[in-house]
Amino acid sequence: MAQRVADQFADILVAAGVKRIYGIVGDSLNGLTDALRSQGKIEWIHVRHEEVAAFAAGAEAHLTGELAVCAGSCGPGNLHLINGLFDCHRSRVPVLAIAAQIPSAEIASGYFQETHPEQLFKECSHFCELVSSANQMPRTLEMAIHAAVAKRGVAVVVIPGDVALQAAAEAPVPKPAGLLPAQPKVAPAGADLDRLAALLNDGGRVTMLCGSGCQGAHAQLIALAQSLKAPIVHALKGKEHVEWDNPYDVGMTGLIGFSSGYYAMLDCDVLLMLGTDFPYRQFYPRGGGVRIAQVDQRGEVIGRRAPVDVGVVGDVRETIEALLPRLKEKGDGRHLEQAREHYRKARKGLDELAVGRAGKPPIHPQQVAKAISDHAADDAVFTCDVGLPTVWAARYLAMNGKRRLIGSFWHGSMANAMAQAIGAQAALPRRQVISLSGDGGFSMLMGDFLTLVQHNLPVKVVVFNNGTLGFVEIEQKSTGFLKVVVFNNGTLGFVEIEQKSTGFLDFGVNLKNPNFAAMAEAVGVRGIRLEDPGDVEKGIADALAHDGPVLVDAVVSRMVLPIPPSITVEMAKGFTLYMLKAVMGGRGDDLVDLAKTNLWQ
Ligand SMILES: Cc1ncc(C[n+]2csc(CCOP(=O)(O)OP(=O)(O)O)c2C)c(N)n1
Repeated sequence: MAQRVADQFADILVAAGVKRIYGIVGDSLNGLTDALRSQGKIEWIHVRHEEVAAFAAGAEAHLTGELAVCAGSCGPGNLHLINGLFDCHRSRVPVLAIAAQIPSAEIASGYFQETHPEQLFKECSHFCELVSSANQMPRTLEMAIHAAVAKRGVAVVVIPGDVALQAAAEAPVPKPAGLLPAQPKVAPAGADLDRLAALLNDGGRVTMLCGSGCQGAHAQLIALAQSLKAPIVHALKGKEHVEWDNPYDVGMTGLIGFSSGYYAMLDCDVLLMLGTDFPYRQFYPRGGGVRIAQVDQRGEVIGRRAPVDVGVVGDVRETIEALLPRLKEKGDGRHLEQAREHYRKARKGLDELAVGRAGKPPIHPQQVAKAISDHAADDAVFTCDVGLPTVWAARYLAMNGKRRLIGSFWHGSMANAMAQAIGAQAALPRRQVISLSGDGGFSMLMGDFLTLVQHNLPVKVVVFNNGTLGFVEIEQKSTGFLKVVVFNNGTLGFVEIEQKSTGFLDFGVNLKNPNFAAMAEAVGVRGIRLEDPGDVEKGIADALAHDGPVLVDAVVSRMVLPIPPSITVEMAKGFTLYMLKAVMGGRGDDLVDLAKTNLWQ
């Protein structure tokens, strides 16, 4: 059979090192899927929702650093990819999306399923082009691959089903060297380094803020912090690269961060930003004489979050290596010690929340997260849903340089975790992959739980079943302020939680959930339901040791307030939180949580 455009397409994908494509088949994709079938070199990962295909491809690209691919049929098929593609693009991972199109002769006629993917996907891609003829195809696909790989992000090839079936034009299969551009190393300019060194040498107390641009620069960061006697604060995307084996670590900043990270950034003379575009401007020092230096390989991000005194365009690793000989080692370690002491306290406060007593439900979600961290493999891959699971992941998953952590940390989409776990497990079949899922997030793309069975992917899904869209409920609560009034009536305490009318009242957050563990069993996946704190350790350990997919349905407390709320706890004279805890049992524990998690006071 003469080569079709679709066969040529498949050959180019193989030349680009593509091992699998996530997607759902459809009429307009038939040419391509038939070419994949007859070629037999690329696996088709059949998902149940195309959004999952895009998230899965993104996770594969995140973990391997290589091009990953997803596909959708014309109209709604590829439209379903869009949210996942936004996530991939904003997370800067190389993903090619194949968007099949209606028959070329029908374009613009208002045909069945007609959309214009080359317009729809513009905002979430570096490259987005329609292939109109056999002649055009090889180069268009090659340019799409160049763009995704070189610019780190999404490229979309839109191809009508009939064009895929045309006879291919003569063209040699490209060589990998011309298809997969290497990542450049960006060396900083000498004059910029001199300015940075002068600021750091003469500027007083330094705090470092580190992001995902610090990947591969762990040893250099430690050497720099040692020389500067600087505490290291990280943004969430920096966690997997920065936090471990790090005596300078003082935690994370941001809304879901630690008080120690927050204050170390404000209470310094120079803030040194390294490979981070941390977006929340309210967490940067404003005035107060703090000067800011920023190092990033992307010139366009320098100065866009906070006013910068010195900007250096360069890779973090290269920059630190060239900077160190220019620095005078600081002798005064008081700033570092103060930040570390604050961190020890914040950490202790968080660890104290990650406990539970047998026979005293509800389970604290923190306990589940810590148990996952304690029992997970040394090189586990974690994914966490947007919502509270991201908070628990940020605070309780211990990184070690081999473990990986993926979330929807820029795009902030719900339902990312299990979808990303599918891609992680498909790409790294021998690694333990654990999804920290919210009950809202899990049920949003729950159809793809079946993909674990269909593709025999041994993902461990832990659902934090709190019966609510928790993060939103908490945002609603903490926008106003929550007042906990404790009256001591001499015998038992009486507790009243009063939500001030200045805040939002809970609305639309309740989830009427099934028993997720029973549901898992019904589809052939091992299900473990946890309702008692005494069962958490064993339940998590059993789940992680199970040879196959598992769902842990962890029924956890709804009443947690992990972000800075305005809580006031008013108690009758002489009545302490510990007395409250003693008299109120489980409910009292929750209230103690509420008060103690107010780390910002
Ligand atoms: C697709 C999408 N829809 C809505 C939101 C807004 N949102 C952010 S977190 C959240 C609640 C998540 O609830 P759940 O998955 O149950 O996790 P929890 O916070 O309760 O642990 C919502 C609705 C979002 N980020 N993404």
